[in-house]
Amino acid sequence: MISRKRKKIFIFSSFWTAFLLLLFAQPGADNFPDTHEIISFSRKIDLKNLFESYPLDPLMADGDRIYFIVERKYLDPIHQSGYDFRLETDKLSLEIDKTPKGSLNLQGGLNGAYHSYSELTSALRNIAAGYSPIARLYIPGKSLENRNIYGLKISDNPSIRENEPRVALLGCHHAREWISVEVPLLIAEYLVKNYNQDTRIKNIVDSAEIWIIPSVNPDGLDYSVFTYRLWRKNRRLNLDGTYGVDLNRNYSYQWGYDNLGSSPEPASEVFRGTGPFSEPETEAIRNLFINNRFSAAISYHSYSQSILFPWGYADLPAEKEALLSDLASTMAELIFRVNGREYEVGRASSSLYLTNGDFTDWVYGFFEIPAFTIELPPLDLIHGGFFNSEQDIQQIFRENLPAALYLIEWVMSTFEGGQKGKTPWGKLRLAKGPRTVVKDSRAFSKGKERK
Ligand code: 0X9
Ligand code: CA
Ligand code: ZN
Repeated sequence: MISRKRKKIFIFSSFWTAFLLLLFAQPGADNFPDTHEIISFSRKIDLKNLFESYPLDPLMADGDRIYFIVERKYLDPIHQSGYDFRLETDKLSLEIDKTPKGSLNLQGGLNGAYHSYSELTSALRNIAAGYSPIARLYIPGKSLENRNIYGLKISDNPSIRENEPRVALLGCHHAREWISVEVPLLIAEYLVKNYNQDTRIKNIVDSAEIWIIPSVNPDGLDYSVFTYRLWRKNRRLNLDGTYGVDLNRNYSYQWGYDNLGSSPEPASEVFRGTGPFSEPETEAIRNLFINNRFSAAISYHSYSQSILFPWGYADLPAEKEALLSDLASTMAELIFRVNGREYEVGRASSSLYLTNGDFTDWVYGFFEIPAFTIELPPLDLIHGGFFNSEQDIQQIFRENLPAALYLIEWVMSTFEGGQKGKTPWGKLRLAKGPRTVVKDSRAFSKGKERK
């Protein structure tokens, strides 16, 4: 397919090893629980079987070894199943001790220009208050820890449901992907600030409804800001005492289709939850989508610079793949023109890796509308992984703005109106075909490990 096979593969110098481990195991902090160990395997072993059998959290690869975080109780079973591994926790802690204290402290609320939940709350309230004729703040639901899931609606007459096409821009399904909060938030600010001086923006805001949901996972976001930078999931206390459900595995379309695209193990970084929509955060998004007929959606993530479209649960073409692919390619082209950064376009399952229960499969599968995952920069871990510098925020927003505007305008141009029975696809309406089920387990053997 596409040549850049660098995704989610961890190629590390020892500098990066030390860097990452510092983040994972800050001395004195509780970040690396003593219930867990770091183990490594030879890269030659079959990852697929390992992943299927044990909740392993991929940490990195270094040379010919691949490293995982695993709960200590799994060490014996893994050994008894015949897997040869090395215990690396101590060796790697030594690396950490050698590193001067405080040199890389990215935790403890040092989120700089990025938004924590309370900072996001103020920013959204300010927009809604400052631009009330075209912006209104809704709360389609609350998180487990009772934080608001915000939906900022930008449109003329924002307190009325008008017969207008709707587009949703979501961020922060995953707590540590801070840049994914900033991009939709900055798009919102751009729309309201330019409404009066830019006829293109005025036309968009008057004709459509743009819903901005910068943080689907506010509990996780604050946990990542204040406690553990690399937190991914929400903050559900699971039955076995571990924390977190991967919200991007908790939607109902093909939920739990297999154990490659998501995990039944609560300790896993891709735990799918006890059932579809078991989490209040995904339920909030579900309510938002059921109460408002959307015509397209983008879910921002990081990192790897790609624009992905369904299907994610299996390596199958979506019925409207040609159209999805055209839209994604145009978005990638528009992005490229801004800063010259290349975003890879492709089917989520084959370009990245398998997932099931993700947001975009659900949106496309149930509402029959285009849905994209945009993985924001950087390209890879060597370029910073989840840690975009503050100075990059503006550029990343700037390059993503034309793509978002293009999708909104495409929706405006195909929208037929809101009478019951008419879909936002207009003439492009999807026919409901039979669902072919093809098991595909190639994602991991291709070397496409999860981040
Ligand atoms: O795994 C995810 O949920 C997304 N990637 S991330 O690194 N941000 O966690 C990708 C979701 C897109 N769907 C598929 N790749 N199937
Ligand atoms: Ca309106
Ligand atoms: Zn993500």
